[in-house]
Amino acid sequence: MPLGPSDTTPESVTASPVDCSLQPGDPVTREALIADDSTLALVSWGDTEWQGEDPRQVRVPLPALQPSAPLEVWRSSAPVTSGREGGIGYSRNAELMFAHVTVAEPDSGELERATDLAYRRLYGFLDATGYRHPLRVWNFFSDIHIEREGLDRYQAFCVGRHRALGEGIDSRELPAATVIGTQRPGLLIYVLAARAPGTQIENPRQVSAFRYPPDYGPQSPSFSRAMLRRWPGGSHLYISGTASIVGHTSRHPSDACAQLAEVLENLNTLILTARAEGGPEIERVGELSLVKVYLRDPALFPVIDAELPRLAGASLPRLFLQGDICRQDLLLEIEGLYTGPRPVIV
Ligand code: 3EB
Repeated sequence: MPLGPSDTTPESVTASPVDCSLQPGDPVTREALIADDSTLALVSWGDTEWQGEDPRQVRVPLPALQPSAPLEVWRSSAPVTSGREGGIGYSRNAELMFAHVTVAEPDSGELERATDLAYRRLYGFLDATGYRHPLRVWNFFSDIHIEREGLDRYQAFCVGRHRALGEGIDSRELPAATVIGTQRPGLLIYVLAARAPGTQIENPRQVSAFRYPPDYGPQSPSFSRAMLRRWPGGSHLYISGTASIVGHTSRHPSDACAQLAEVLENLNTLILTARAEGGPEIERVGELSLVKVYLRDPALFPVIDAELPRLAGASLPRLFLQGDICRQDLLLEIEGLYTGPRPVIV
């Protein structure tokens, strides 16, 4: 299996506490990663086989569109401690906590309450353990466009999340985030949180989501476009799910290729904005550690699978997943992260 930078860096003040990569999803690799006590988290995809036994494992109920879907692997520079507590699975090292929670939804009209509950549990756990600064949060729930009493479920989610975070939260503390609609009931949230805060990065091409006008729902979405964290070993950049939105308006409603180009423009802008604030010494999407591409319609896979490497570079590690994007007119969304230079494969 390819080695990440932490395998060759001895434990020292120059190390980054974690790196993230895509690794082959075959059972042999998976077992080896589970047996390795420096594996902080192992995220896999698909409609089968819900949660694994090991608290470091998360199963996201979205179909992968690639023939053999890789695993998202978070590797710690030191052995991790893991466990379960009050419905939360977690693992941590000295700097970072990975945690996840799944909340059943007995009634689909109760997503606001389920979200509020899940966030209070998660943030309560992070506060109690001293990892008070969520850098990156992923959220998954079903029927994202279903409406009830004038609100769709994404809007209800935003209300519940905001209520749990509290009126007093400083918008600069909001984590980078992804929200994607699944085909399976239940709300799943996983988070990477740190003991010390990161730096918010917003996109000058986009209105900050937490300042969206009320056209998109009664509660603006509580997330940052990206979070930057400087570690002794180098800067990490955690980029939110990024769509074809300029200002606060969706662009290129039924044109997936034009949406892709707009998304890449947004991602490149975020990378350059972060760099100007002490972020990673990279200039474009193709240099990220990995991207995850969410497609509303699996029929779009062949064209986006061909276009992305053409526009961003063939060596960019990428994972394609099928999922619903928050707004009906958005066909795709891309998130990315940078945790250090990719190992050179010879
Ligand atoms: C957008 O930019 C697209 O509510 O946490 C992307 C990433 C989106 C995160 C969230 C929403 C969220 O508004 C939707």
